[in-house]
Amino acid sequence: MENEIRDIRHSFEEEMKNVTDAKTTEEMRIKYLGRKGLISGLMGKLPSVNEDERPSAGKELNILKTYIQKELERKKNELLSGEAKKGEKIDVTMPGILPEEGRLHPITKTLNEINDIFVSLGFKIAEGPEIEKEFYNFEALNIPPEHPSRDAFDTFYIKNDVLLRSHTSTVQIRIMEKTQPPIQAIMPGKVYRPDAVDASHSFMFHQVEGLLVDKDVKFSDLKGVLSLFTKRMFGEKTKTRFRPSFFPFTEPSAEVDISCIICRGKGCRVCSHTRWLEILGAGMVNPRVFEAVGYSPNKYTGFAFGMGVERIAMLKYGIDDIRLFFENDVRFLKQF
Ligand code: 2U9
Repeated sequence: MENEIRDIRHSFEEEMKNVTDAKTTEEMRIKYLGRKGLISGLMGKLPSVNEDERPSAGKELNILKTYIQKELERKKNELLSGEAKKGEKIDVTMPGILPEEGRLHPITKTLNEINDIFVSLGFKIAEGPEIEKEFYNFEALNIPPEHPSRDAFDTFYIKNDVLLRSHTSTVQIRIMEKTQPPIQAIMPGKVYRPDAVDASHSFMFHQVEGLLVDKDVKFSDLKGVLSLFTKRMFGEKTKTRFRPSFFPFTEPSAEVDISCIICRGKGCRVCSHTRWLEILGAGMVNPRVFEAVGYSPNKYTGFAFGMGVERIAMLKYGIDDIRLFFENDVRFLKQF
């Protein structure tokens, strides 16, 4: 039996040298591994082998069978990859396939533009957590519990005392807690409010807030910084107007308008024929906020402002529905 096994292995190896196509490989499989093949034939002879030699003959036969299986498989793969290569023709004159170029989201672009303007004026960029404690979102900003002014900022609670921030003012408080004046920083980031979604409202949007605290900071400093910002952002001809308003965290407070960038002061649908567009809120930091963070209101004054990035982007790019920013429709995003 041992001799027969050796002979079969030898003849298999010799024949394999001449196998160059899939058809002959299959014929080899049938000849050696088929039901009536050479290996099966020897298997059938095993019972007649003398008992002492039978175990080692069976083992050798199995080794040969596995070897033949693997060699045939290897040959099949070798032929397949060879044929694939033979069929492959590269036309070097064909134009290449241009990859789709990625781009920044219009909100990211607008945010970068706003940040660059304030950085050029000496403001540092500060960031903080989106999940906040009530103290940082409300009490430190002079918005006490049960006070009606909480309604405007009422937000998503994760559990008692833990919520999604409704403005980035929380970051200002955190900075003032840790640092002494002078402070000159802007805080860009996502904020959350339980607003019903429509063309101009979203439960999540982006804000940039700013804070400048030092000795002798005046309302005229605020006017200067914001007038310069609106000119850089919307063009040198842009006029800025301050209207009295109320915010719990600033006193006095103002709403800031720019001359309509669509009609340039003639009156149109976008400015509702008022010739002005509201773009941000601002004011002098309320002394109560300074007290909450341990600053002396007698020693320091400061100004603060806040703007919604989506609103700025909508005005700048002429977009009439805030939902477009969040739908991820590439036909919209490709335009920026
Ligand atoms: C501190 C003190 C004062 C930030 C301010 C506004 C006015 C304001 C709105 C603009 C559009 C929010 O995104 S919006 O809805 N913001 O009108 N924000 S003053 O005042 C601060 C902030 C932090 C410590």
